[in-house]
Amino acid sequence: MKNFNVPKSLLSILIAGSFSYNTAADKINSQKPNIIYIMTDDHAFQALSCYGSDLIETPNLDRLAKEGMRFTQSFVTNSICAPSRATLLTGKYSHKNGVIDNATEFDGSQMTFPKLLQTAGYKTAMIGKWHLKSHPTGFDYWKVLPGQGSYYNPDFIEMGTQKRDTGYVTDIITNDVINWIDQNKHEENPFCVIYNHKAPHRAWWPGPDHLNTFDNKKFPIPETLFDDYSNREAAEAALMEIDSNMYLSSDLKVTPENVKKKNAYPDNNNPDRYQSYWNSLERMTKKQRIAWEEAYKNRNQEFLNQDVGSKEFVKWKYQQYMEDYLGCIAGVDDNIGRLLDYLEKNGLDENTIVVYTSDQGFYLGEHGWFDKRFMYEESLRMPLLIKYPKEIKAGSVNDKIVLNIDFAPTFLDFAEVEIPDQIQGESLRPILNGKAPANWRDEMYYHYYEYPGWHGVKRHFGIRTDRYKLIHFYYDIDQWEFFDLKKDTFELHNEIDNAQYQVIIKDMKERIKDLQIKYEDSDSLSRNYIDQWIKSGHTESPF
Ligand code: SGN
Ligand code: CA
Repeated sequence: MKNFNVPKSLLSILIAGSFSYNTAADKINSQKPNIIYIMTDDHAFQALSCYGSDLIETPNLDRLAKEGMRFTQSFVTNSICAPSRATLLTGKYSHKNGVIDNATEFDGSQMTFPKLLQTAGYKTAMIGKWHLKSHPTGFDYWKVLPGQGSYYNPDFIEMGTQKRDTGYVTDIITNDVINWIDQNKHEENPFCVIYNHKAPHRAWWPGPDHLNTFDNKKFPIPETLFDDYSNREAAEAALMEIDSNMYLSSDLKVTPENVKKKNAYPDNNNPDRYQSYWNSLERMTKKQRIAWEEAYKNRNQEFLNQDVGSKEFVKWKYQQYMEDYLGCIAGVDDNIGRLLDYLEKNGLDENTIVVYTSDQGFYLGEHGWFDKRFMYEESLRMPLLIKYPKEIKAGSVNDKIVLNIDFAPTFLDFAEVEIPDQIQGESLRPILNGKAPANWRDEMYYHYYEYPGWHGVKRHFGIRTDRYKLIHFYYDIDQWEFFDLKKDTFELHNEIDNAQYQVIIKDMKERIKDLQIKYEDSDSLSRNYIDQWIKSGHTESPF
């Protein structure tokens, strides 16, 4: 009994202490899920084994699909980097958040989901590629790459201060994410971290672990590698061909000396590319550089035996492109495995939502291309995997049309934060719970603006349903394209004048107008932007 002889004053301190430690709000917060949003840069759905890839095995990304939900129709609303990121943060189309292209600075004073989560008691962090020009807002911690960032020994801006880290970018970003989670996992508050990779962005420089991973693999040649672009003027005008726009030096790592020996295009017309190759190499430590040069010796030998300008040469370029691009993805896959292991070992896997996606899709030789931007399938579709054992059935696959405007409302919904009216997307939570609303959207609206600009992809907007796609290219062109995706999966046959489709086309033109009203967009908005630019005395392109 004497153990109970505790002074009254101390008892009341203990009781008060335990109450203040366990307030109702803290209890609710500790039950709210943590959120890890992983976004790579330019990762095509064609390059994940859980999407049936014949190019690569991605065992760790596949783990997310096995333990969560895989989406087959996840689309970006403007297929380019900065706009995709601004849409993620705001849940709004580009014309509403202001970032219509890579040249525009994000206005960080606007509403974003990380700010709303922060207000609701979440600890928030932004680590990796940011690309929105202004400094991040709404994060307790941020460490981002300046601009596009570098693959080897990259510079970072950490809470406003720039410094260089040694190592490979994918490994460094993952280390930083794991360290930040480790420091915040015991907090009363749930956490939300945006974990954005640079990989596998051009110029596809693989890390030290994957310099030779794909050397002996022969990749299947895409059926449309030699597309003739018939009836598709905008496709014909684009400058993103493996043949004539992919550089041998900066993109494919043939030394400038060797390129010069064969006077090979396109590098011979653009010596800046040699400099950009040297710049990347010069960032390396001696050890990294020795390993790099050793790894690319064979390719350089092979190059010297090529018949530059032949069809066979285009196929050879494609093989080298795939080796490097997939080498970057193998590094991403390893690192995501590391993060998933960390979460399991620390008991964080049950109460954490893990999302994997890319800022848009990418061409892996389809239509003869690399890059993105077009509303065609390869760049419109994003891989999307979401795992959250408490609410998502393992191994499920969903074919609803979901968009990148849906991420912000989804996270707010899971955090039980009210979704502001200005958000244009819908929460995916019911779909993830297996209870998709009967009236879920059956069409999507798209709008791309960055023209004149890199790769010469003309401005366009359009609509896609389960089966059909209608696109309008405008600005210095006025052309409509219509595809029946069921009959023409590769989008090679523009059926805009086919009598058989006229009723559907007319209906879809109406539906585009309805969508423009719904999202408060129109093509004249972007024309005004250019007009104002020119009126204010500029003569050059704003991009
Ligand atoms: C760079 C690339 C382009 C790419 C843009 C935008 N050229 O300019 O190929 O389209 O980035 O990419 S490079 O030779 O400098 O790599 S985005 O992902 O940021 O939108
Ligand atoms: Ca991108």
